[in-house]
Amino acid sequence: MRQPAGGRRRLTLASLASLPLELAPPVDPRSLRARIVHLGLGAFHRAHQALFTEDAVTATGEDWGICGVSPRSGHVVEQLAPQDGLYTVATRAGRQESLRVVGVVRELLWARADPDRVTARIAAPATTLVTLTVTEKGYRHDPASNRLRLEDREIAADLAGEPPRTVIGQLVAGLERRRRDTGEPLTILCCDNLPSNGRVLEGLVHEFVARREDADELAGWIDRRVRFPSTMVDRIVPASTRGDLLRVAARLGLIDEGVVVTEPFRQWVIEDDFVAPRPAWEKAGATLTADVGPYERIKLRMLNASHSTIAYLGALADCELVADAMREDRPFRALAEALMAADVAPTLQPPDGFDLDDYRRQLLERFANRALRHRTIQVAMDGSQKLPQRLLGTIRDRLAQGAEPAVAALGVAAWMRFVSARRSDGGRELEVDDPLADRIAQTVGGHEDPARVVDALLSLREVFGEQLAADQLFRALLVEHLGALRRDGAARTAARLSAGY
Ligand code: CS2
Repeated sequence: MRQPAGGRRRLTLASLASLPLELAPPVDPRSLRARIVHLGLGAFHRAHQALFTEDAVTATGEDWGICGVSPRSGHVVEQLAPQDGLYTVATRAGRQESLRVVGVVRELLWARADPDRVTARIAAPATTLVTLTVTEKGYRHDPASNRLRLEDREIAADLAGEPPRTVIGQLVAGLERRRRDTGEPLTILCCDNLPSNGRVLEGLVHEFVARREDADELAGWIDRRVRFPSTMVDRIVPASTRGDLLRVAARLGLIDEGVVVTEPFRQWVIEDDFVAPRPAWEKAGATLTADVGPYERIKLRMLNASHSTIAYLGALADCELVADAMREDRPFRALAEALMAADVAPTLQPPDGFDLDDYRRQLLERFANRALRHRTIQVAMDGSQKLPQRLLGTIRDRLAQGAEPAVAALGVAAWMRFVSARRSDGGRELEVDDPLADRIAQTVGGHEDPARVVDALLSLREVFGEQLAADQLFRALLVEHLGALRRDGAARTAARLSAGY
């Protein structure tokens, strides 16, 4: 591990006392115990659900702590274990930055090294909740059909009884032990950007269970004792940089390798369907509701769809950051506005009192926050797993309404240009980081001709499904846009299209 610079001490429970009171956790971390198991200890969780939990604990005096599990990489555990789970959240907007040390993560596990301890933690009587942020690809499902990829090598190994390596395998191992040990109920809360995320996760768990020997018994127990509420989560949390760590260390007077940087905005809407105790998240600003669906759909189709569209077009136009792409002298802000107003809004049924125009304006401001170094290439990652819920649902709905979803189709065409050309308009190499990267490269086969590239990529049925892939209007829009992106570049194509709105 890197040696702390400048002879400073590391952030730990012991060094906490040296912090000014306003930066220290509002509750004594030693008074909390791990009652939530969280799978996926990335920056997002640490800046979102962990804060809601700590704020709820501060409001109620309860003792909810988190056992943070890193499913794949040991990196976060290496960062946080020497710090007793403590880390700083830096909230930035304009020139303002406020810091807060968070103490709610009380235990750390690396699932690859220790799957059995994770199983035991999920089964433990103290645990009443499992929460997840493992990203879209972590579920090993086909986003077009929401079916588990049974041919996935690690899913197959988990089903064969190997120590679990996938999130679904790990969850089922925990559920099985819990059923045997105590039979106590458990709520499993999916916090990833998937539509009906609770239902999807429940379906994947059941598909996995159905292939086990004890299928009927375990499935029946899960139906009776386990709930999978859906949630909508929202906060922009880019990957931290070395510069962030140095800046925060200078202010804390302590080294923190686990700093997360985020925006002031945060939102959490949770389906109120729990079978076991939970923190009073509503006391921390979360919304508990009977139906998350409308919120989820608005967020995925407005925020995440424009985020991805800006990311692909911006990366092609050599914008390093989302905020660079949003500059007034660039056409992508107007394009995102056209996408949301013309294509997305007519597919939404906002809850009573929800002002979509205001929401749209707020999103554009959030994307333009220059204090966040959110790289276009980071948002561009895993496009094959993101496009279906972000853009394709809108496109399907607009086609069914007899409309021509030209702007949303440009988002998809920009992805196609990104994954097929692998170069920006200025000639910079673009890395395609995607679980389907090999299949994409193979099917595109180095071709550049727009019609050929469109047909090759539409053949990815796990992304596009059957019906949309066969839609002639959609195909024509893609071929036209891809031709324009190749000929004129992302900036001119976006400017021309948004001028018509
Ligand atoms: C982003 C999201 O990386 C991405 O794909 O679109 O992580 C986005 O920042 C969050 O969903 C905001 O809530």
